[in-house]
Amino acid sequence: MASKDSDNDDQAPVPSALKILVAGGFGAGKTTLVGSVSEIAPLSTEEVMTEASYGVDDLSGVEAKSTTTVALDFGRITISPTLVLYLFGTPGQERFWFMWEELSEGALGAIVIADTRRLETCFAAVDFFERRGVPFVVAVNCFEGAHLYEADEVRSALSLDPSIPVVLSDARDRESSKNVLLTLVNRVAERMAA
Ligand SMILES: Nc1nc2c(ncn2[C@@H]2O[C@H](COP(=O)(O)OP(=O)(O)O)[C@@H](O)[C@H]2O)c(=O)[nH]1
Ligand SMILES: [Mg+2]
Repeated sequence: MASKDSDNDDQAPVPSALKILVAGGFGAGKTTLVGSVSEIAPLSTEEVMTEASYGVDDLSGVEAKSTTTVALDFGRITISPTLVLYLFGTPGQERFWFMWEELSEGALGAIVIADTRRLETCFAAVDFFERRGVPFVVAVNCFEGAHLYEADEVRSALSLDPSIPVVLSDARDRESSKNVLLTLVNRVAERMAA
């Protein structure tokens, strides 16, 4: 049976675009994750920290970090001919919380990056997505020198529902970061089917 779309049959399908948020505490690896998977040069507003930001941003545990994301990171990754993800890194510092509501508008899913050296820095992000019913996965960023926890230990430390995926990852590694995104895409698909 001829459909109205039959003229378009030999054209490439138009991909759906999913907006994904990347959240987590300051220094957890948000900018690194967006940068490692993005196929466009990440638009990042990472800036050298000025003295004004010392004392305001909590630097304990990330003393080596001399830049900070002032507004947001943005990246894009094509998962398949029909699926493109747009990644929006959320600013980690508490003084930028006002931006979260707006950023989460239209977001289909989120990644919360957990830094096990400072797990409490991702509590607020977990809470934010839980309350709004935004599907999310937790990516445990494995930093050198940090004690290696099992996914289940992180799950219970964060009191996560057993259905929320927890993935051990390395934000610097493209495949690892892609794996986190695919886990999220599956989670979003599951939630939509439910
Ligand atoms: N060892 C290790 N270092 C990482 C990883 N992800 C990020 N880093 C480093 O941790 C620091 C903070 O990361 P960044 O992406 O800027 O954190 P953000 O504040 O969440 O954007 C940077 O120096 C990164 O190179 C990781 O998975 N493993
Ligand atoms: Mg950053």
